[in-house]
Amino acid sequence: MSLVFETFKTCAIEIDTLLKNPSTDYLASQNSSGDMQLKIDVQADKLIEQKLLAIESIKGVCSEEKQEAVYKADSNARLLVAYDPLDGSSLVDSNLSIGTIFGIYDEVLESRALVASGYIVYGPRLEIVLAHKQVEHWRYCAGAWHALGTLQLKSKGKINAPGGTQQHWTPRHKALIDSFFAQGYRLRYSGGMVPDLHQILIKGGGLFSYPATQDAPEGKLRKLFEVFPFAFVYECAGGEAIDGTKRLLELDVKHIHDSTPCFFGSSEEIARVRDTYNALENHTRI
Ligand code: AFP
Repeated sequence: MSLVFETFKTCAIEIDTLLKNPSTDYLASQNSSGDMQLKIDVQADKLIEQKLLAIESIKGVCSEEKQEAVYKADSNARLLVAYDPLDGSSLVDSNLSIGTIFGIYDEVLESRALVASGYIVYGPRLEIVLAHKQVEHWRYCAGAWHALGTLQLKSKGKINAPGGTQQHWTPRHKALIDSFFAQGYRLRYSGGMVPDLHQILIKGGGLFSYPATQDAPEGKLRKLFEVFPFAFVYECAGGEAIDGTKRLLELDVKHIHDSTPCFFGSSEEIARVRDTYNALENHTRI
């Protein structure tokens, strides 16, 4: 486990360097040999895959960038790592913070098999958050990683980060989101899951939501690469993570790219979400 965490710390430094390299401006163009240059998210994907597969305890990896998982041919190892190499990469042009998200699974890619998770934040600072029993916060500075302590959510916060196209929200979801604003919650939404959820953790509480909508009945965010890893982080930090009614870390996975509606937050915000969604007739989400 700790070797996987250390590997992501190394990946963080290398991907951060890639992001700051001016050549990334031209990634969609052809290089001097006439080949298409690698897009940065593909570069990040390859970098992470190569480093993870070199670890003996890893049996396979599964990336948001690929259709199928990649398994080692003859390995008795148990660990599987599912990751989103560059989540929020559409924000790179705007120079907003983006991230890498990963979950470490024991033998099978299922919510109940998740044993640790974490994420990297590429922002004005390079940081990594690692969850395994507790949630460790690290910052890279002057050539070394420095432990900043552990992250813990309070029972209630002040931030409301509502995802999805409002035009397609259900009236009940809109009423739920508005009810938080009516109580003084502040809107904080960048469109990057990593910085948006990281901000709530750093400030100690709040709500991030990405609901089922008419145009996306199963939400947008992917279970294995995005939702389960963050659900694990939030639960380890004393918060909660649900799909509206059920705990995210009890959901089944039928396909590696399955998505789900999701709500992450401190206990009081999540209690209100659960009450609202439980009240929906026949548990219809749309
Ligand atoms: P991109 O990787 O395409 O930028 O999407 C980012 C993301 O998957 C996640 O990081 C955000 O929370 C979510 O999408 C934002 O989606 P909306 O723009 O629909 O709110």
